[in-house]
Amino acid sequence: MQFPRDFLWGVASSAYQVEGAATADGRGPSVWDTFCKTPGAVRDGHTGEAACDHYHRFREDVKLIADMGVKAYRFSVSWSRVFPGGDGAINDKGLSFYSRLVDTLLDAGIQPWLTLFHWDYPQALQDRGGWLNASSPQWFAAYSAAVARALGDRVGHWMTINEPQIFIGHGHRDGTHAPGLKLSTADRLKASCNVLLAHGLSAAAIREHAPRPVQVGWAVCGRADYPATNSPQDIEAARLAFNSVTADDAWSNTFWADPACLGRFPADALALFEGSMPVLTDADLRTMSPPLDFYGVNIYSGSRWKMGPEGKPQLVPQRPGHPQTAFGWPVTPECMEWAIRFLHERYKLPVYITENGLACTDWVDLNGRVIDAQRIDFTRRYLASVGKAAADGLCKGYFHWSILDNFEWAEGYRMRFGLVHVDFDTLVRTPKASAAWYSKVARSGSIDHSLTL
Ligand code: IFM
Repeated sequence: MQFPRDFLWGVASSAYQVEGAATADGRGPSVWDTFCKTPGAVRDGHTGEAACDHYHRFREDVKLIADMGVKAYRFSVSWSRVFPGGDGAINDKGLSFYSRLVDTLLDAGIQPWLTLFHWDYPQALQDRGGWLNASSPQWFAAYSAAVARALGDRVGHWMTINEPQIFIGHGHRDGTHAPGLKLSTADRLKASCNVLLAHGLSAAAIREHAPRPVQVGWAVCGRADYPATNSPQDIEAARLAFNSVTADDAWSNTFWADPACLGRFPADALALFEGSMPVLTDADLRTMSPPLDFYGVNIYSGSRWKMGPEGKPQLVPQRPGHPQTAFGWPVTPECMEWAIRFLHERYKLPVYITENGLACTDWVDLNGRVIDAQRIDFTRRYLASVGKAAADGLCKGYFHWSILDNFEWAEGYRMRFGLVHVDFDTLVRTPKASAAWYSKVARSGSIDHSLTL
């Protein structure tokens, strides 16, 4: 399968997961530094303190990306490197790290795609209430403005927030991610609305403060529902599931994307959360919905649906023994095409897959190689599904998660998502077989390459 010529091939990472250097050059603590110190919070007591030491080894990592022939690198900025206290005085040393990273990428012919917030919220602001504080959207806007002023001359693609579903769902609802809160529904919705306001103010700040016109989007996740068959009834069942808010949780698509892209909350969410939603004005809804240039979505697996007898979507469970990743996530390539179609249909924006990949139990073999055949097969299947939507012009690029094995949040270093293996004792990088395969894909725009083992 050949992808369109201008399809963008990228790889992704995030600050806390790869940078390490937790106290270098004046960086302040984030909620993840604190969470990692909480006994029992992260598997085996792992922390992101050293991670992949990307902060000091970024030149080597950029070279790995360049050698792969990949044209874009999605990374995030650590808010508390730039503002150690979350707001107030800028830490020039912290900001200049990103300036060096961006220059190195550009010199290597790689587009920087910058995410402003990938979960590492400054601890100092958390101590002032975090996303529950009514000033939190302004704090994020001020930080966004500072980064846009400094890097907007060279960074052309910006994402405001990464996966609000997860940092609110796990971080503020079930307490399994930082900051480890288990808020009431009303408080969780208050925090969620502040995140949406922050996204809107951030997008406006980026456009206002970047010295040249830039593209602004976000990178969210959510549900990736797909039809069990290609019958119009099953497609409609999947669409209904994809676009509905049915549970008192944070995982839906439309609770987040309707206000951000359409300027209104979906009626089913308003009915479900009646009495718990904060009071919002029309001006708030306008703030939440700045024009976006693209819709970034992170997809790993989905659920399949058929139309039930009463015209309601019915979940079709996977058969026993269905393929799954090391994380236990089902392998469901079809979800890519359908998620892109449903998102494009509702929000009319070009879609980028800003993350996709899998955890495998990889190790360096006796010959010094990492033969991750499952990662190649998984990615080939998922890309074949993306390719169908790309052929219709709906999807413009794909970022593999991740360039490096890294700190996988509450799972610590156990889950390896990288195209490049990292030995966490020596920090030696070893490109896996999948890196060679993905390199062929990125260079040729075709996924028809056999496994090179
Ligand atoms: O590692 C995470 C990333 O930070 C956000 N999206 C999902 C990835 C895999 O769990």
